[in-house]
Amino acid sequence: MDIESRVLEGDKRAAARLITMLENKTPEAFDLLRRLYKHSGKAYVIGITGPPGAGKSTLTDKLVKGLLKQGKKVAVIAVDPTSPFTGGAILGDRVRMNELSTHPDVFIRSMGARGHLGGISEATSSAVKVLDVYGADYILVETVGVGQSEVDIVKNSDTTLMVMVPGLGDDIQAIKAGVMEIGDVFCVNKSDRDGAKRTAREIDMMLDFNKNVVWRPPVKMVVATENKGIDELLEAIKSHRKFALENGLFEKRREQNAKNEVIELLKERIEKTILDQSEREKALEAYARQIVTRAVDPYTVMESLFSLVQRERLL
Ligand SMILES: Nc1nc2c(ncn2[C@@H]2O[C@H](COP(=O)(O)OP(=O)(O)O)[C@@H](O)[C@H]2O)c(=O)[nH]1
Ligand SMILES: [Mg+2]
Repeated sequence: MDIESRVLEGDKRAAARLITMLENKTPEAFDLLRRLYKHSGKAYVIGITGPPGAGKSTLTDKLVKGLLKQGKKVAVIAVDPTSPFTGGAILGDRVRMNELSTHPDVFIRSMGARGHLGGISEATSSAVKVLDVYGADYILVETVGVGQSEVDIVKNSDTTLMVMVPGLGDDIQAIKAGVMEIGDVFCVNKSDRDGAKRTAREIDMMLDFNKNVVWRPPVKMVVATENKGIDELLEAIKSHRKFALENGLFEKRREQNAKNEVIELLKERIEKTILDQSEREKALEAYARQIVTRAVDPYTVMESLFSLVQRERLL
């Protein structure tokens, strides 16, 4: 049987292979994805982010088990751009997730910094589609909350879970700007530690500042290592899902994400058009030298390259 039909039938190995092909950007892989696309869109994507060491992997493991108990088919994508391992995240994750990965209803994929042409965000986005077609009810995307990856996670998720820990104190102030808008559901993990209630209260207060939101994110206290508060957290995620569906937020977000995706693809296509031909690349390098010496400015160069692309009907 071909890989396309195998993914559609829920074959794990076929799904894994297609994800690898997409990471390597084989043209065949994108033809497959183009054909498979209409079969995607059914899975619910939960993005899980937060600072390194907050317990995201431990929590993900428990959430998977909770969803399995409800008879769901689950896929996990563990994204760690700080991990140097090609296609594999940190050992700790692997050791913990290992027992789950042999479960027939669980698919686990780690993505490190290397091994993806075109960036980790794009690789994640393609993997999500494959796992959707493969038949996962839920796709959990664990991303370390550093730099761009935190913002990127929203591009792929229907519900974003922010994992915090007690005693963030001033840090909350520091990360507040970017992070508070990202989370649909907040949890204070490691609530077995001192100061958990206070941290939860601080997050609550911060969320109260934000008056013109349609959805007010709940803040849940959990202890991932002891499996405490996991069912409640799953309930909170489900409440957000229900609310988003009933209020059109779900569709709106997916439409926004689709728009962003097309723009990203378009940018990539233009870049490729310019750089794929060595003559053009050389021209660009010559321009770059002139920009540095101020013989020309980057805006004019952009315009002339853009009209070149248009003239040649390359777009
Ligand atoms: N005390 C306590 N430790 C936890 C809890 N959850 C995770 N940890 C520990 O925190 C460390 C980092 O966890 P990990 O899941 O790898 O964090 P990640 O980097 O966010 O994925 C590990 O040693 C975990 O055992 C918790 O609820 N309470
Ligand atoms: Mg982790």
